[in-house]
Amino acid sequence: MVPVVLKGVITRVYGRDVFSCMLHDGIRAHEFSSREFFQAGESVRAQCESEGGKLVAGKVEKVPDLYPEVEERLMGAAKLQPAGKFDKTAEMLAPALERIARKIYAAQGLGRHTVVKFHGDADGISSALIFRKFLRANYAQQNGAIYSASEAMRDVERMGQQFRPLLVLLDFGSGEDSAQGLRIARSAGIEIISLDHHPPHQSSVPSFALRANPWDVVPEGGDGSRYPAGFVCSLLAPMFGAEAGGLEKLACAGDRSEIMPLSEEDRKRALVLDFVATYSGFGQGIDFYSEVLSKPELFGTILLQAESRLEEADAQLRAALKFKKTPKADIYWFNLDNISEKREFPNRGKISGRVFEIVGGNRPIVAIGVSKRTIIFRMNDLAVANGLRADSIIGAMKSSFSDFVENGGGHARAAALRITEGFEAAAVEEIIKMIERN
Ligand SMILES: [Mn+2]
Repeated sequence: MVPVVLKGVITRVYGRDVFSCMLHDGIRAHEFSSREFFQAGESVRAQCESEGGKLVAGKVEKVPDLYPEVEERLMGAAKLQPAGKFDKTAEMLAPALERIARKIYAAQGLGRHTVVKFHGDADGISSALIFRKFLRANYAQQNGAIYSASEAMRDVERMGQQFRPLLVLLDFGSGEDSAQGLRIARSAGIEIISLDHHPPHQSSVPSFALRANPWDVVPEGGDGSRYPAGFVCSLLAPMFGAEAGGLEKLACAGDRSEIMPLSEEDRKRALVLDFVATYSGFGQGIDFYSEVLSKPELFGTILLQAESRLEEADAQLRAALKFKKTPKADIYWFNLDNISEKREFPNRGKISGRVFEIVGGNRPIVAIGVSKRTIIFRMNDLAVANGLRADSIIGAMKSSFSDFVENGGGHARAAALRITEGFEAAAVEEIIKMIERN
């Protein structure tokens, strides 16, 4: 019998009476059996003897927390390939992506409990489909752009007891209104990673998460939102030897990004994902989406449905459009309540984005969709290039009209505002004035 001393973090325990324990020392994982029970996450020093190739622990003692050094060692030793290349922004994102990649590499090695939450639209779903190629985790859909306090409480309940829980947020959670939720999750010991292209508010992701966000690297006055979350994920994948395989284009098509050329097929695939996402409940996993994309018959049937719904909505939108020409952009506004139905495809955001297709033209355009208690903004790149930003307008509305503006957020080209019922028309009037004066 050969004595062996193991020192590290217990990552997994199973069995009864005699327990099989996995221990990681930062270099490799070891398995030993023990009569004593330990919790995953505990740091121990185990004196083992090798019996027939198996390690059996005699004396096991708890030692001060070794997790930080074990993780550090694993992160340092991560075998990673270079991040994806595209342009200057991608290049500048590489250091942030590398930190995330090392964290994920170590998490996988240590068997940490990992949950990936993705925004329920084509960009968020593409992001998750890319992640799924290199990260084993639980995937769950997020219907909405906010990581709310109540959701965080549910996550704490579900994940809090697990070994070093890790939460990955794709394409949402960067805004000020997610700060509360992130704070709760973080203080319950859930570690957070964010890949997003919504402007990171100082009180939110930057305070609580490891992040990769184009806003952190674009020059002053630039537009980080142009690079969808799926694109950011496509830069990370090669570090693990995986490939986005065109999913980044699907993300661009879904978020109307013009950073790369897109085919009609990319647009169709994004449309189908958006359609399916509308009918998928909260907590929906990722498998069904990849099934839809890979089964031509299912894909075709859904595409037909989605296209005909979209055509219908387009016709109604055309009839509802109101127009005003201003120095910086052409403004189109319309009542959404007669066009979109709750929880049906196309949703209000999607319809608002259709304005660009419908009115066409290579000019700066602002689309404003009005519905009960909500105003939705969409701007094209030319409007943003002219100095108009949806999130700035929303910020100005929030501070100038706090009596009827309740909430709001978003990014340069897409944002939404929540207002007191009955003040919708007044709010639109003020917004148009604001754009005129800009
Ligand atoms: Mn997005």
